[in-house]
Amino acid sequence: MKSILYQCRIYSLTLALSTALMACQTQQKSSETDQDSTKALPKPLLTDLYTADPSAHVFEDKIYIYPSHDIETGAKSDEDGGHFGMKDYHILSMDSVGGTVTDHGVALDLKDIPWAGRQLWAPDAAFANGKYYLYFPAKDKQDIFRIGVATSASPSGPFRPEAQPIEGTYSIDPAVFTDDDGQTYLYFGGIWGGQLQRWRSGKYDVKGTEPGKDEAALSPKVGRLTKDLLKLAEPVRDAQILDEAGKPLKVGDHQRRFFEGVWMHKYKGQYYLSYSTGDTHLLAYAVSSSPYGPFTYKGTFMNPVKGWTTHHSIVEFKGKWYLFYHDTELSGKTHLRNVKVREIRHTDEGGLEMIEPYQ
Ligand code: FUB
Repeated sequence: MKSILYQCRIYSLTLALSTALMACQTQQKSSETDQDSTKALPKPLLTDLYTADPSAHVFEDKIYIYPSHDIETGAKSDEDGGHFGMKDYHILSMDSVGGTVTDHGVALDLKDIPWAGRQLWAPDAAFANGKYYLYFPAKDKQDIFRIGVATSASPSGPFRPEAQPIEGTYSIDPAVFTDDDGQTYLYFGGIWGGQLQRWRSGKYDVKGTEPGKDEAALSPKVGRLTKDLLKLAEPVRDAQILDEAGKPLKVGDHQRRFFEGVWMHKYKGQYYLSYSTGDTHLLAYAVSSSPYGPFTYKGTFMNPVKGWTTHHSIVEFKGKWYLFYHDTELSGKTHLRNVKVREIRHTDEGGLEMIEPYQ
């Protein structure tokens, strides 16, 4: 009897142990499942190169990405963005979202741009006249940001820069948009380190500041390009962003006002101007029936990512819309960023669906 009791105890113990083991195994499995669901979150497209500010376009049936190439220069972080000391551009491509990403190597080097002094920041690209055009901001030899253009027979470069920056341009973050009628527009601008506040009078003023907090916020600039896409066909004007009541967003409205990183896409006949709010780290958008605006503020579509900067592009590929953006997942450092992509949807009401970057 005693031994039966003993065997029973052993059996119960074994049962308890194996139940515990099973529970433990189940937990491991579900944490694997958790990990699997984390895997569904976008991963950096490249891990052996820091890339940021991705401008994506569909050329020759592939997605081409024109990013900044972040590097460590040892420069101290300052309000002018001196720690973003990029020296060249690499172009990336992929046949499909989720497919292999190809790094095409150096497409343009700072040392080959006759007018440029330092800091190759966020570029963009266009195709026309059988050529590819790369638009890029750089500080000139006087340390003033200008926008330059370079051309190539291939979307991946190498690109040959023009001898001078595009006349009438300044500040940073060019974005080029070709409308259905073939007209191409250049948008650009960025406040603070992007120097837009230094151009308020139309001339460069190193001491230039933003207007007061209750005044109209600075706008990104827009101008139509000439047919050869090498020059502005007209002086640039404000791409104004208004609130629902038709009043310009104010300088103090940091949650909504334009900071940098403008992008243009067209959807169902409407022009979507999207941008970063900078110090509040949001991606926001405004809509108009004209590429010049004025644009009516509609809302935000992505909450802050890891890192101080947020910069994106939106592109349609094979019937779906994609958001290209960056964060600092790989480095944890603001100036060493990595590019990511995820799908973005337009709502039935013509809005952009809100994205939580880590959900
Ligand atoms: O990459 C340098 C600057 O950081 C870009 O020009 C801005 O848009 C911000 O992303």
